[in-house]
Amino acid sequence: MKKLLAVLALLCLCKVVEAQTPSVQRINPTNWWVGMKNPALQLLVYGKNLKGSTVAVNYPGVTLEKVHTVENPNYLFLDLKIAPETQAGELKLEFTKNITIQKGKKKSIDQVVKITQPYSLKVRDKKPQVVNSQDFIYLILPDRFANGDVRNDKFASMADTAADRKNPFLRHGGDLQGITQHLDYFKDLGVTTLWLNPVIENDQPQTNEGGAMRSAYHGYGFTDQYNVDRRLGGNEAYLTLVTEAHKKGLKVIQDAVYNHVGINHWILKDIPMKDWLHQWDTYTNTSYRDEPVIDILHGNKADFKVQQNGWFVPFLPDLNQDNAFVANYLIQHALWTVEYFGIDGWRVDTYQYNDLNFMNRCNTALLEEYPNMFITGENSVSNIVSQAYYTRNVLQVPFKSNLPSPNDFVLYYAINDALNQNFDWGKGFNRIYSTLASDGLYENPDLNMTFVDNHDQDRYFSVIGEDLNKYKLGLGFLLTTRGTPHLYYGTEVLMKNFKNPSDAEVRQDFPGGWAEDKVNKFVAEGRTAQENEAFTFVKTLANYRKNSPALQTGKLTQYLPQEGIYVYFRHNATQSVMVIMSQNKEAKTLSTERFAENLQGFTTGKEVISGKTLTDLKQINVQPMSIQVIALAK
Ligand SMILES: [Ca+2]
Ligand SMILES: [Ca+2]
Repeated sequence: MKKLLAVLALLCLCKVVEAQTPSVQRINPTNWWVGMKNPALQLLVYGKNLKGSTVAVNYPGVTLEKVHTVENPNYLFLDLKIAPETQAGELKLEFTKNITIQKGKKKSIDQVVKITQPYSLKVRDKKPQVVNSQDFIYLILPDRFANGDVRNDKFASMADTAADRKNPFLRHGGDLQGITQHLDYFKDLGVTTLWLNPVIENDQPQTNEGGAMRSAYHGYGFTDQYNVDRRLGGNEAYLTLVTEAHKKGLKVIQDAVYNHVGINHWILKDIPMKDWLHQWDTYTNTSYRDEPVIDILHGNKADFKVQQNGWFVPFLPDLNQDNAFVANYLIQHALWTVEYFGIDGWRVDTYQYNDLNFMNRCNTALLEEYPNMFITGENSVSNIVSQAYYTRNVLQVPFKSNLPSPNDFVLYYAINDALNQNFDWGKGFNRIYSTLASDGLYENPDLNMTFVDNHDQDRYFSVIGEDLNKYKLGLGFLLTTRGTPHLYYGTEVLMKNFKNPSDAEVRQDFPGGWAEDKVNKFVAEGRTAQENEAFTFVKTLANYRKNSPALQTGKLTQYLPQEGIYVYFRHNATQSVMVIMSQNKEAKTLSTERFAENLQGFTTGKEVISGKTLTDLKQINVQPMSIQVIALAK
């Protein structure tokens, strides 16, 4: 009996000690750098029973400004200041806590617990490059492009243990090594920059959507910002990809998600404070509408709140960016990513659902460290004023966005309409012409990221009825009009499908990306004649564009489309390119008098795609459903 009591007493004591003893399990950011323009750094420290600890930092140049305790005693937030002259090295964070252990009713023992945690301050050694309208971007869904390492396809220790190429909703095993293995393919195609759908860990369980179990293979539900998903190869494989891409003159854009995280995010398992997320008494979804935010005259607070704070879907909880700790956490992660991996640009997911003041702060923080960094935001809107509102613009509105670039959905819809409508008043090419006629709303429309399809849209070749002439019109336009164009993987080899029955249909594996694939469309021999014609078309124009200052940065002058023909010029002091697009069913002869202000001084031209020389610029033969890109000469 005495023994039993002694054991029980010891167990109780252990519990008391355990309930008070501090420990540190994670520090985010996982490291930092000396020589950042902003000397402030806020560390999120997570462990057990950290509340009540005193913290000390003893490192030349580093000052601990403030220790924040929050609702959850397992967190501390430390405000550090890193002076400009601070040397790189390993500083030590010392946590000291007095704990009192009761021994019987009257007796207690005071004990001091000390934890020393190393924290690394590194030298900045990455040099991110500028992405702009001189580039041609290639969008890749990493799980669906190429499998470079079959050993990382699945892990028994992760929340979703499946990988099955036969199931469109599950992971297929594509990874970063697979992308690294195809860098020469991108170079050959004329691509200068890769944009990958998110690579950050998505340790999410499968979710039931529309009656089918689905994996988070798309990557939009982060569960730990500081780890690239192991199934893509982890941080090491991403670092290798960025480094090898840079060696070949290719740049990398990262897909950022600030609006939400995955419901399995490690922080949500022991949340620092209730308002880390936007909490609702009953589940509330965002309305997915942009109008409540841009409606500055007639809008109301209730619709605004649902749009902003409603959750994107039940398994992607909405982050409260108004909470300063959340905001710091997200902004510092963005900076950490550029410094750690050396990425060159950002594409921000679901831009309009973020707190726009937070987004301005986040963009400013990035641009202060990396001036001219390409930051492009996704707003799936069809209204040009709305698209401009979320971008740097000339509108007289109370909120001024500092986002340099929108994903140009407005032009995307116009291209689709233009190619699928007959030429008429307000239809066909008129849709493109009038969309571009409103470009004066943007501060710099050259930065608008233009496209004909992406991972959320029907595949371009299907949208245009698998018509190769239309294909050339749309992609020829994309590569010669203003903007910073991107291609969706596989569009160059005519991958097709509608999002029917689901978006998995437009996210199929690139043929040849898996060792067992019978067809390899990465090489000409594996492609059909029609696919090679499409590939060569994109390759010819993209490579021409690489060395064409007019197409990259020249002024765009467009003429009112007439009789099914749309003519525009890209021009600067050194080069002029004339583009003639026809959506007529019959051939025509185009008299060029009305383009005199752009043709003056030029007598001949070379058509870039065919290589043919035009000796008469006064009358130009225009084939049905065709595009000519003519480099003008004197
Ligand atoms: Ca793999
Ligand atoms: Ca939100």
